[in-house]
Amino acid sequence: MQIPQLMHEQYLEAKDIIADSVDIKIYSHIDCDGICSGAILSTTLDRQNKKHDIEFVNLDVLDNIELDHELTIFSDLGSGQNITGKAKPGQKIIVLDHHPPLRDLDYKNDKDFTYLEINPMHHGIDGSYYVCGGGLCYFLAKEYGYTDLSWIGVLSAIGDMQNTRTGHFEGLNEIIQQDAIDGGYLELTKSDINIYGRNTRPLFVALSYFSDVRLPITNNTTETMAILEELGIDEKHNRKTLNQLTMEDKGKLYQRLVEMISKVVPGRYVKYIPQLILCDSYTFLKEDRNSFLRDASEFSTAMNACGRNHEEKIAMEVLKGDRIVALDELESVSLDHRRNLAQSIARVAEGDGTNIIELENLQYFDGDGIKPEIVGTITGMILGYCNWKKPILGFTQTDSDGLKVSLRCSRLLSYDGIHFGNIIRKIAGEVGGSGGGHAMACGAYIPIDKKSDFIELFNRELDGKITN
Ligand SMILES: [Mn+2]
Repeated sequence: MQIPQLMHEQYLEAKDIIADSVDIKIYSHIDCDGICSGAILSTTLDRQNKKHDIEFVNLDVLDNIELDHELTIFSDLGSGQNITGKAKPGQKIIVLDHHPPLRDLDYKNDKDFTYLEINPMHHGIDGSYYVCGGGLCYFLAKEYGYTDLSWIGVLSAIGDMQNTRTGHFEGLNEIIQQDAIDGGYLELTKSDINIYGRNTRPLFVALSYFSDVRLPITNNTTETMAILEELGIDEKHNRKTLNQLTMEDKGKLYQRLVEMISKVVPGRYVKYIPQLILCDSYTFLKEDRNSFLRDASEFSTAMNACGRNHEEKIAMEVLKGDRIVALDELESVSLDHRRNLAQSIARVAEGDGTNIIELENLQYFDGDGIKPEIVGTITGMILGYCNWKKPILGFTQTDSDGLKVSLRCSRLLSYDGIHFGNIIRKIAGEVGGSGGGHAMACGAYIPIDKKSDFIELFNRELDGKITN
């Protein structure tokens, strides 16, 4: 895939607008994609000697936002929000977003302010799989020749889960990936074993987090160690990481995982097993060998940890190259974050198990006291403690007296064709809330008194879709 001609012209126009502006503000989203977008834009403007402010915000901040600068750039957000309501004559707006746009390409005509929106959806390109916010910002940087920022574009796409459908990058993401490989920033390992923490976690620990299907090894490090010893891959005192295994050892491990999963999944899922175990892996070659920044998914988790704890600037400084002060801060944010997660998980999953309530087609827990920012992460980790054949929903209260709901499920359910993002949007709408997201990771905000209605409607909606 190439950048469509019209989109390329938009990038040239963006360059002109930037060249003519001295007073610039960037708004970007608080997740990994948004932070990467901000870092790419900020680096680009720095190199152009353009002074700018940057702020990382939640979507709800944007509706009817006051614009106080000559040029306001929105990245990884803006397309779906009413950001132009208070635009004053002569002001300039650039939007680089991959979410469904409210405004069409002709919107810019007949306005007394300048409006340029670069959105792949305007060009027939699906923003869920082919390019995300960081990628769109990278293509702007590339117009200035800054292909050294390509690896940040790759990181943004990992963070945005752009590769979840096929296990690899497609469309415009492939161009970014190739730029990063050509520049010597990225190594791509095809069909690697897909386990989180390939550089930093001992394999017997990393394996125990397998949760798409409940296996004997799930949350059981004694069992993972026994299997690794039996396969002759690792012994207790070695604590090898996945990256230290030979190809042959990886092959043995793959075989054993296939056997284990085959035993517990119904026949129709067997064809998906390789997808469950294998995925392209991404190594950032400029990072230290033992650093958690070397693996793209670990790096993206650290970015998200910052977002969830309102420390986006620390994350951005690391991306912009500060590997001394900001990296220390990043490590401490990540550590606090993990501690926080572990405490919440212990509260929900451990003990007598009555905290997880199982209905016919779904299961849920009350995460009272869990911060809304991390309830999604917690819900994903709780999946390993419950019935993988049903989705798990976590509830927690927000500051504004509503409820946040997060849903996670085994990838097998999404391979099966269930799109929970669409279902949660519908059900949340029916109770006066709003929601959406990915097929297997999504969420909603609903009124607090509608919780039982929501659960009941959701459970009923899944009749016939979930196999018990
Ligand atoms: Mn995004």
